[in-house]
Parts: sequence; C-alpha cells; structure tokens
Amino acid sequence: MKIDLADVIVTSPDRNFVTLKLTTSDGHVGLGDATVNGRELAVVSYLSDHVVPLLIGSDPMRIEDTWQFLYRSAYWRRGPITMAAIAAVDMALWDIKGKAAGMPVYQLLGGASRTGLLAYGHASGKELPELLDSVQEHIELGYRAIRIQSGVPNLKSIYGIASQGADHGDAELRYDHEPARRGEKPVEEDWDTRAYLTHLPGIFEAVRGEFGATLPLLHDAHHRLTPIQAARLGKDLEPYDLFWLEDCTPAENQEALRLVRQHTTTPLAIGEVFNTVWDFKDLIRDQLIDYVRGAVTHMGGITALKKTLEYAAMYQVKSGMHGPTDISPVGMAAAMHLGLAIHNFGIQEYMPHGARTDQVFQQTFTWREGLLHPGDELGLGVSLNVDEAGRYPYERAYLPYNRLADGTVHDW
Ligand code: CS2
Ligand code: MG
Repeated sequence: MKIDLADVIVTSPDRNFVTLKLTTSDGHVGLGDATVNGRELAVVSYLSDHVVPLLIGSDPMRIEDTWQFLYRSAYWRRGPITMAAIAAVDMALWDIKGKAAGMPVYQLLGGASRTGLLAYGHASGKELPELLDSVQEHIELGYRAIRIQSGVPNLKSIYGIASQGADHGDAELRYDHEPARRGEKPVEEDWDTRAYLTHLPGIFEAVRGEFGATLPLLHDAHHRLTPIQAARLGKDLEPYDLFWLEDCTPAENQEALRLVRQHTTTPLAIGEVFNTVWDFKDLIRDQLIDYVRGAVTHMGGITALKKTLEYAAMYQVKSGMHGPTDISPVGMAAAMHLGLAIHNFGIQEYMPHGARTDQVFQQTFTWREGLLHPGDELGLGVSLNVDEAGRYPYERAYLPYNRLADGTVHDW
C-alpha cells in the first residue's frame, strides 16, 4: 500500500478548518486536523509546499517512522505550525491503519479503558444571573462538569463569555466557543487583573451556593496572571474546591508554576498552547501540574501526545485535552480515541461544533449522560464532504488581544 494522493482542504463553515486528506493505493482515506486558530494558512503552506511532496509514494503503515522522519528531517523542530502539520499526517495515518485493520483507532491504541469520557461544558455570564442560568442550562444538557467564566465589572469584553458575541455584532455567535473574529485586524480587548482577582472568588461562592459542593467546576484564567497573582487566585478559590484552574500563568518559563504550587492546593491544568513533551517535562517531573491540556492537533498527533501522557502517568498527572471548536471534528475524534484508551484519562473539553461544520464533517461520536464516546466506526470515524467544504472558502480571522488601561499589550 502506498499513499497516492494528499489533499490539503481549507473550509470555513462556522470557522476556518485545515484538514489533510490522504488516499492510498488501496482506496483507504485518512483525515488529519491541522487547524491553528488565526494562523491557518501557515500550516496549509507547510503541508502543501513541504510535507505533501514527501508523502506521495510512501508507506502509510509506518506511522512512527513517518513521525520521526517529519520531525527530524525538517531540521527546524517544534512550534505550533510544524507540530500541527506533523499531527495532521499522524492522525491520517492512524485513520488509515484502523480502516486497513478493520477496527476503530482506540482498539489499535490498546482498547477501551472506560465506557466513556467525562467531558466538561462551558457556562458563562457577563453578570451573575446570566451565569447561574447558563450553569443550569449545561446541567440540563447532561454535563457532569462545568467550566465557569464570568464577566468582570468595568471590563468591556473578556475571554469566555458566550453572550459577548452580540457585542461584536453577531447575536448568533457563542463568543466562548469561537473567540476568533473574521476581519482584517484582531479586535482589541481591555484587561484589569486587580478587578478580576477581586471579583472571581465571589462568583464561585455564589455558584457553589446555588449548585452545591459536589458539581465539578473548572475555570480558565487564560494565561493572564503573574505567578504570584496566580498563587493568590488559586488560594482564594480553594474554599470552592475547583476541579482545576487552567492556564493560570504563561508557562514558557515552567519554573513559574513552582511559586504557584508553593501557595495553593487548587489543581492546575496547563498546556493547550504547548507543542511537544519538552514543554511539559519539568512541570510533570516536579509535580507542578495535575492535568496535561495538550491537544492531539497541536502536540504532533496521537503518536506524540500518547507518549507525553504515558510520561505524565508516571507522576499521576492526568489528561485534560483541549477541545474548543477550533479543534476540528477530526481532531476531536482523535482526542476521544486516545482518551478512551489511555489509563490516566482525567477529563475532555467538549464544545459542540456548529450546524454547518456538522454538514462538512460527518461524525459518529456519541454524547450520553455526560460521557463522550468516539463510536466504533473504522479508523477515527469521521468523513469529510468535500463538495460541502467547497461551499465555505477561507475567511481571514484573528483571535483578539488585550491592552491594559495604560495601553500596554497583555496576554489574551
Ligand atoms: C480556551 C480556548 O477552550 C479553552 O480552554 O483556552 O477557547 C482558546 O481560547 C482557543 O482555543 C484559542 O484558539
Ligand atoms: Mg484554555
């Protein structure tokens, strides 16, 4: 069996997606997600101009060798664009191998270690009443764990608030699901750490008051705090027993989490912007985090994330794979297959995709009683309707960025 065709398909049903479609001499088709939000075309070029010529005529069954070849022969390693390109090839090869072997990918990865994947949903509100309604709504949708994002007084726009879509002139848009704005320039937002740190503990007190002590609650600080501010927030939230506090501080400097860990027992999740095991190495070895947020699409594929999670298992650190709508249905399927097979599964992020996206990508996963399951179709279990994809050409879009009151650029 040889790879005969390699197509890089860009479509923008509800948002931009980049998908690699490999076709073999035996007629097997493999799909891989290569979507990097706001920088999609960079991966398209990396794949089309540099990787595709290397795949044609190669043996699709050699997944590990192909991974090592693409990672080492490039000479220039790591980074979001390179690792998303390698991830797409890797996912497509696992998809092909599952179809050739006549089984779903999770069976190739060692079989199911659980009946389904606990997943969390995204409740949010500019004000408390809206937030409490959103929590109730997600409980009724079957979520057994819920992320809490709240507006902050005097801040116009903040990450993670669904209803802010209307403020950006698109009432249909769930801003927490899709923060990237179509347009020629990124949207500027405002940020004030003191206002946020003062406001958030009261929000969790109210949510616990309303929904009790046992509902698993998560929060995403979205990289905006210094290590000592993150330490303070973690401590202030301890009484509300969070499932996790996510991306509490930018973690290029992995040492930063040591200061946070010294001051709080609130569980910490990090890594959605990471691309290799090296970004996690010290954080895992020194027990500075509890959940690995890496996504299959951004961590170099199933092959690489599986190794990172096996390393994490040695330190009892669990998976918490990134699963926003900018991870395509193919990337989500890959996350579910890996999550079903590994032992140290923690939780899966789950943001349902839009109706147009569901027309372009036919998926077979199930959502039942708060658990996801990838389904038992062969391979990854996702197919791409190329004609439907062709109806939605790429549209430039950017993630917002932050400026402080004095005009300083700040982490978004
Ligand atoms: C977020 C994402 O889901 C999350 O945890 O951090 O929504 C993130 O903002 C987007 O994926 C960026 O593209
Ligand atoms: Mg996040």
